[in-house]
Amino acid sequence: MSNLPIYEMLARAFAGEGVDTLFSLMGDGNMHWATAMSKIDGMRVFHARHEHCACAMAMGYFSATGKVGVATVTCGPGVTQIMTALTTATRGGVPMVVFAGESPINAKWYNQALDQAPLVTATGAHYVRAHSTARMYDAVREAFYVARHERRPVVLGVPYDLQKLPLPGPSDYVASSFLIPETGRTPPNPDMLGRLVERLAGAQRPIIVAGRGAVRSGAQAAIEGLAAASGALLATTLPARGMFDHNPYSIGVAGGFSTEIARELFAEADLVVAVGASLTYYTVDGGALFPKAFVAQIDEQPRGLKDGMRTADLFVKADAKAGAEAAARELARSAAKAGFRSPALAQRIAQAAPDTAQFPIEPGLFDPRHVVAELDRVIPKDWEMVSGSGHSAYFQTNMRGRRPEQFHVMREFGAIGNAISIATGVAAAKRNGKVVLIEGDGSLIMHIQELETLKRHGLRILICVLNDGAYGAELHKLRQDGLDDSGAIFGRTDFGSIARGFGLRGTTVTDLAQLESLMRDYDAQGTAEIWNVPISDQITSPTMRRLRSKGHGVM
Ligand SMILES: Cc1ncc(C[n+]2csc(CCOP(=O)(O)OP(=O)(O)O)c2C)c(N)n1
Ligand SMILES: [Mg+2]
Repeated sequence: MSNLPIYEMLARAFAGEGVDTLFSLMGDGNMHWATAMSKIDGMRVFHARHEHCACAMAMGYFSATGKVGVATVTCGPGVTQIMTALTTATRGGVPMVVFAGESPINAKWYNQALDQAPLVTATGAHYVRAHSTARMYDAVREAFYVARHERRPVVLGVPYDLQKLPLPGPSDYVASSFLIPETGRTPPNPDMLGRLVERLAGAQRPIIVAGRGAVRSGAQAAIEGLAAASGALLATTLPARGMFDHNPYSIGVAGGFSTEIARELFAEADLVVAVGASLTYYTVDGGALFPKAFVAQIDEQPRGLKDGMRTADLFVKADAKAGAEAAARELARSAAKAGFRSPALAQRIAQAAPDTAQFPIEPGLFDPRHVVAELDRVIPKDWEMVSGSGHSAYFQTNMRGRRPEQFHVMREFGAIGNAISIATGVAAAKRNGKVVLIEGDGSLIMHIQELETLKRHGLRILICVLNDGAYGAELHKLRQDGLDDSGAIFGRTDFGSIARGFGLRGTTVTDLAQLESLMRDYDAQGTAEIWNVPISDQITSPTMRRLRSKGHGVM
């Protein structure tokens, strides 16, 4: 029997899991534990202003470090606040543990009482009820085990009267990492590999699409080798964007955000090989991107059915790197072929103009395409880049030469408002100020209170607001459908003043030539900063323009 209360021992168990950073919002259900956490050597605790944001910060921390993100919320209303974050984490495969209080198990009445588990499990997250004082450590271990092994969020619910009891039983904690099976990289099945290699050898116009699984597996060089051996072009999913920017045969992002030339080349493809990419609805643009291609998938967990569609015609169950290397080795036995590649095509790709559609722009407002091009020029390539989910998020995918490991985006649930918190989590991990958030005005204002968190903890991020004074995504769709757009327009918020109100720096950009000196100022000073960039609401992204021709508004 330990003399220490359970909350204290639970804090030690979290430290035993390797946790060094916690994102918190306190209440009765978690404040004893959170305070014990803050006393642990080397533990950094960040106090967010909304529970959703505490969780989204933990998700950003995961994105920047690969470590399980950890957040804490109180019972009842603390838990109801985090439904969007949990669903987003589930869809994005984010390992996260949320320490949640539960109302006192022995109370006859408690105003915040709520059956938390069904709410949490409805989001796809796992719920661990820690109701046995004797098995508290098992509960923590299970939470981290599931988060790590299944790459999903877990909520650990601990009634707060139990937290104050002494921990019965032995007090040595065994971390979940000791229990996770070490299996090494999965090699491909030889028969399935043979079939893939046959396809690659015979294809005239192959394209390889790499996804997040390829990033995780470190498969970039292996995939480039396989593409060279088979004469394939290279593309990525949105989260893996930037992986092949240096390669003359890279055609960028596959899917709704594909460029014109990528779209044209995909339409000609006779073979598409997805490596560590789950082939979502977005990646295949609803099935319209490569209608003529035979599709093969190399994946640790191949899925035949995804987002209501058949994913591929051939599956090779393998780690991305191991699979790509094995295929390249086999392919090397046959004669090299040009496939899709030619110097003329490389030149066309290099010279392909970005979207040049013309729009009338009001005086004093910028074209977001020009803004993003200028940001790409002044922001160093080694910065972490965080992206939102509104209409204007399309434009920043045109930024080049930035590593996918440094691109942080969680769009899988399609929720806006997360990005300031994700950027805060990234900044908490990096601690060097080299984090840029490019965000829409509507999304930023949804959780603008987190500027206070940035200020209080001295976290530095550069926030560039593409400010069209509207919910652009809705505005463009309403206009395309010939409806009144006024409900989507709220006017251009003065984010510079708001930033200054929180004790941060902020300015409205009046000339894009200012960005270079603003960048020098940001580097020289010590707080987070907002660049408020007023953009025109007339510029419709190519993705949005295509929706019209498809005749539906599902983004
Ligand atoms: C939580 C949530 N609420 C509402 C929406 C619907 N929605 C999608 S995009 C968008 C507009 C976002 O506006 P802004 O951040 O200014 O970006 P813009 O589209 O103007 O570039 C809205 C309201 C959503 N996706 N998620
Ligand atoms: Mg907007």
